[in-house]
Amino acid sequence: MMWLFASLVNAQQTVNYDESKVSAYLLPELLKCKNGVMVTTAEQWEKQRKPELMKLFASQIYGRTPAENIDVTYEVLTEDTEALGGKATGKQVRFTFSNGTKKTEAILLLYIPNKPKSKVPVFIGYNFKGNHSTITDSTIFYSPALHLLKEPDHPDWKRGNQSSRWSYEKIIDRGYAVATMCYHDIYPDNPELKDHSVISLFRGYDSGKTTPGEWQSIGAWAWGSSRIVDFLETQQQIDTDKIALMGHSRLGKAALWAAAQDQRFHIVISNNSGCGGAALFRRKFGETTEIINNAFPHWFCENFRQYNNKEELLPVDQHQLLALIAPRKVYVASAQEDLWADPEGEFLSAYHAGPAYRLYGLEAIDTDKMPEQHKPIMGDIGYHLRGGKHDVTDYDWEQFLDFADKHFK
Ligand code: GTR
Repeated sequence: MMWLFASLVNAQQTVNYDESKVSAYLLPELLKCKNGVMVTTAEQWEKQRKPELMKLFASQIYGRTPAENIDVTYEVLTEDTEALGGKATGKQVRFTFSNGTKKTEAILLLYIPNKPKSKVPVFIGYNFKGNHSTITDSTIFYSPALHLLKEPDHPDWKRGNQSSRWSYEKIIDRGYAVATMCYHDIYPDNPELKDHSVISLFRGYDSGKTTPGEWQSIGAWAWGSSRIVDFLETQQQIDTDKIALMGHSRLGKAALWAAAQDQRFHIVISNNSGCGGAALFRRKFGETTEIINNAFPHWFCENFRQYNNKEELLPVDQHQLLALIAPRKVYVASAQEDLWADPEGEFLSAYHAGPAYRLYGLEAIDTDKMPEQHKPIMGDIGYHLRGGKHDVTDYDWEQFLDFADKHFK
């Protein structure tokens, strides 16, 4: 009910899509510490500035991830050595998250190339509509959380309906494994379903009460990505020194936050992640803090709401989130018609993360002029602008694979 009300308020807000109406803004300085000292070395960055920024992102935007561990067990449900026309071995693995008295479940779908036999790098990414939606194969199970949602009756949720976003064969042919899980299994994406999320398993959880810096769904999705890595570490065929995390849209926001926290992601790709993802808040172009907090009150921590329409008061901006990933590689992808996500703001964020990468002697983006469509930048910070709408396409995957080849092979 409360959510419905918030969405109505949201509909009345005006959205700026006019570049000439973006007011001048001042980004918080990337390398300037709280005590005024300017960072000049990677060591100083890691010891002083990075922890400061991590704390701010946790307390003001995404909420703090509990340090506590809960029990996670894995059960291999199926193993098909002839998956994808014999190119791969497909596995479906049930994850059970438990605190001893309550549990939730998720299913991971993993494809590992049958050739070569040596260890392979891996792409990890959540899907939006269930594992069964990523491929037409009738042996793929429905993801456990889907029964909680009303939407799955809709044709969009049919088997294979999202397969254009999952270029499995292309990924396998290039020598990568790929693992996906439905994000609803970690936190069903509706504020009224928090009791079914992994958050509800953690100590002190109170369904009726959220403290201002407490984690919410983006924090939970980020946490879940790390649990996928835990599992992959048990798989002999996976090269865990070469893990790429890919997230689209809201899941691109979660991917960036996951990689900022967990060093085991060597590449992070945010595709069309927009507000609360790669885009700079201060541009207020397309979706804004107020719009996102009203429409999705369960995504960010409650403290974040104080910046509704007051972006200039945020102690951080999203170039600093990208910078937290250094020296690991980050790739930002935009789509030309996806103005809601502010492609220019996504690009500028990647550009302004550069000074942190340069501390490590890495290749940052050297111009603040956005590249033309379909002219990818493939340094240690990567970027492309695709033609078309908010989506994940074969073109996007081709660039992600090229970026991964460049850094992993
Ligand atoms: C939109 C939301 C965006 C983006 C998108 C998605 O409704 O406003 O921030 O996350 O959903 O995830 O597809």
